[in-house]
Amino acid sequence: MPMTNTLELPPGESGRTGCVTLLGRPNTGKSTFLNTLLGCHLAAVSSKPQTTRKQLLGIYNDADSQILFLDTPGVHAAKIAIDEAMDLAVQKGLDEADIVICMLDPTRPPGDEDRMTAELAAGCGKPVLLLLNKIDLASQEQCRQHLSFYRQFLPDCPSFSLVALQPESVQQFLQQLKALLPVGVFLFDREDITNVYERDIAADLIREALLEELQQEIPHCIAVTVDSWQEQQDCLLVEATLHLEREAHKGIVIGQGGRMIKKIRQIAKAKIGKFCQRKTDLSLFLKVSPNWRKRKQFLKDIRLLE
Ligand SMILES: Nc1nc2c(ncn2[C@@H]2O[C@H](COP(=O)(O)OP(=O)(O)OP(=O)(O)O)[C@@H](O)[C@H]2O)c(=O)[nH]1
Ligand SMILES: [Mg+2]
Repeated sequence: MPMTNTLELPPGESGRTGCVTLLGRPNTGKSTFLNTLLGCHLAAVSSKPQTTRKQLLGIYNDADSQILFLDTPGVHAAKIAIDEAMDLAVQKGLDEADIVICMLDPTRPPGDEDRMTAELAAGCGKPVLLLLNKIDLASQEQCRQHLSFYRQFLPDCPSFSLVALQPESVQQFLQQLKALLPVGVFLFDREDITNVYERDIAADLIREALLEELQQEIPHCIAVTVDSWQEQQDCLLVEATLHLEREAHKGIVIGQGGRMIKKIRQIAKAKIGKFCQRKTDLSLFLKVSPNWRKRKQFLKDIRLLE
């Protein structure tokens, strides 16, 4: 990223800028933070871990800054091909970062995933900020315990705290973050909020609906692809496939008398319509793609792996 003196730069197209990567174990609130700061539901969020599967760029613009935030999958132990793909997305996010925000969730005691996160942050060679999230839920003792755990690996990093669900709290932190960024030329138009296609955001919003409605591991066993995206005069027509790992999952996803799939379709349709600000119709198809999470070629086909 080119960094120069503001005096030589065109007004309105330069200011505080840089790439800030969001790192953390699953469920710490990275995607929530991204959505709140953009004022738009760009990233899928859920109460279940491993919601984010790939890197997502969110571009924050204001009068004197353009900050490129990279949301990444939660750091967790790699077991199968999809975990490795998520690991690679985290590593790529760290490689691209000017600053790394290491997001902490003090509501659960620090564990192996925190150790892995802290080691990754400590080894990445980039400036790291520790950001305690969910302080609306955590006690002071929980916050202290969490910070001292991370400080074993990152003794000198500045620390901040916020409530990622609250816009004022996120804004306060942003002002402090901006002061740490260099001055440079903006790389994106001021109106851009991401470089990701709407249809890819839509696929993740369908996944978000699956995570909300289906129990336990089932949503983690489903991949979503958007196969058709047609802009009609008065309506956006979207067709998507839910790739299930096993035949046995079909009944669960369809539900009694088709009630579950109907509900998922309604919820996902509303989410896509809201994001795209257009009347939307959504068709969902089910397909069994056996053990897709273990198959690298399938992960490449659906662009979870490069
Ligand atoms: N009370 C409270 N809940 C929060 C806060 N931030 C996030 N959450 C909740 O925490 C859960 C996880 O949020 P996500 O944003 O999906 O977490 P993530 O770090 O992106 O998770 P992965 O994508 O799995 O790595 C959701 O239920 C959010 O609503 C917060 O500041 N306060
Ligand atoms: Mg996420």
